[in-house]
Amino acid sequence: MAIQEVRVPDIGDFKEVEIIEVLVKVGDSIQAEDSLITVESDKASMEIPAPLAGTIKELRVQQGDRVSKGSLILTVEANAHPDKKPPVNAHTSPSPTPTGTLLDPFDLRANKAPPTPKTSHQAKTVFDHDAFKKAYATPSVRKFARELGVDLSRVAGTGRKQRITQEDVKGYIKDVMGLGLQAKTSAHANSSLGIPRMPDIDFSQWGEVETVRLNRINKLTGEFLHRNWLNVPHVTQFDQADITDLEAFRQELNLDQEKIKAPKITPLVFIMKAVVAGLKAYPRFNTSLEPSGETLIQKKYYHIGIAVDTPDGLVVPIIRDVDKKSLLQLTDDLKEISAKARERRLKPADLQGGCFSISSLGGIGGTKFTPIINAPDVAILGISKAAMQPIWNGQEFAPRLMLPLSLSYDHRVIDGADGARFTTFLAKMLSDIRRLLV
Ligand code: CAO
Repeated sequence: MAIQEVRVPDIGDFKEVEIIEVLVKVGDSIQAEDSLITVESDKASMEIPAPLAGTIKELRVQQGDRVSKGSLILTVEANAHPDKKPPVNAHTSPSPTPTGTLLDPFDLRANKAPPTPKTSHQAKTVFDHDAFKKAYATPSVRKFARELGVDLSRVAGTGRKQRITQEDVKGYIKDVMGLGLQAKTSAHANSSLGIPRMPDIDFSQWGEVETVRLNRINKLTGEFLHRNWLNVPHVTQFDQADITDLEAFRQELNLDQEKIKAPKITPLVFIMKAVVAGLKAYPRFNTSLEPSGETLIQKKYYHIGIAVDTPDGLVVPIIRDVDKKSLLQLTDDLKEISAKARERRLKPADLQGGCFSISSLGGIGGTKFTPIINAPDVAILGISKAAMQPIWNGQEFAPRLMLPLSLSYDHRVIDGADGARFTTFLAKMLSDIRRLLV
């Protein structure tokens, strides 16, 4: 049987686009037009379909690879009676299907309008066709949703960049059936979870205004934070750590750093070390709750996300193996990832695989805040600016440098008592950093 090579077809101006999903594996039997891979550029994503029916012999790409027109995707042993004739040319190039956009969801209006769904569930649900078109999902997921009469605008995406996956659609159906939300959504015709939509307001009626489009990072971050805020029951525990001695030690270290023109050590690297000690002492903080809500994944590694403020918006790159690194190594890593973030050089891998995040506003100011959990983490630590305070030492008030801690945790996973134990533990570690050595 003839082995055919399947290559990336003409995908317009897109070059070196990333493969975000490989939808088939070796041995799969495929039909012509079945989706093989999904590629994504800054602006759009598209699925590359099979040009012929057959059996996949070899996969020549994997998720994360970058491809351009002509790149070899896989080889297929054509069926004896293919349902679509392969071209005479051994190199086969299918036509890609756009699946969505990352920059402007309104571009999706170009996609075909979904046919009117006919299922009984759909008959009872108010279907928002415009929002369905704008939802971020591949054609196969759209088809699946349409078949089941699920309005994609109501489904929260858990895939990469909040893409809606088939599992999300299934999960949504389970939720609707389990929680009886169907009745609520049909009654209100509102946004997901039945929350009333914000009204469209013409502010120009009250004075001069300017319309500013959100950039890609703002939009992605906004959706991600909104998803986490709605899905995770947050509690924030406040505390403060006496870092007077830590600060004296840091100043000493920085004199040496200055001599060798090395980067300044900030309180954040000590905090990262204290957090890892906390994760070891309270492993529940180093877990993720599976979407089913029935299982916890206990992580045995210590990768910490650091919120970095960039001119384009907030990003949270990960510093890996914090438990194995010295304060000086962490200082270098912190400098490197924050520079990469601000110069837009972060790769997807730099943003994945974290266990726990730290959001430090200590260099700016403020006394406390309630950070939003970077799910699937179950907790995040917010740091505000340390300030001198009179602290009672048993005999008198003494001036001490106090660091405010704001720990938000997922109350499904962590009890209030453990939340308070964790911040008390952090405060103890930071107040006497010799303990970090133990
Ligand atoms: N209290 C007092 N001073 C602090 C401090 C604290 N908690 N944290 C940092 N500082 C000081 C530093 O020591 C440094 O001063 P010196 O130069 O005199 O030593 C100065 O503030 C600036 O620090 P920095 O912010 O540049 O460095 P950092 O290591 O503390 O933080 C980074 C690095 C990348 C986390 C930070 O630059 C940043 O982007 N923070 C914003 C994060 C954010 O936006 N969070 C909100 C997300 S929404 O939940």
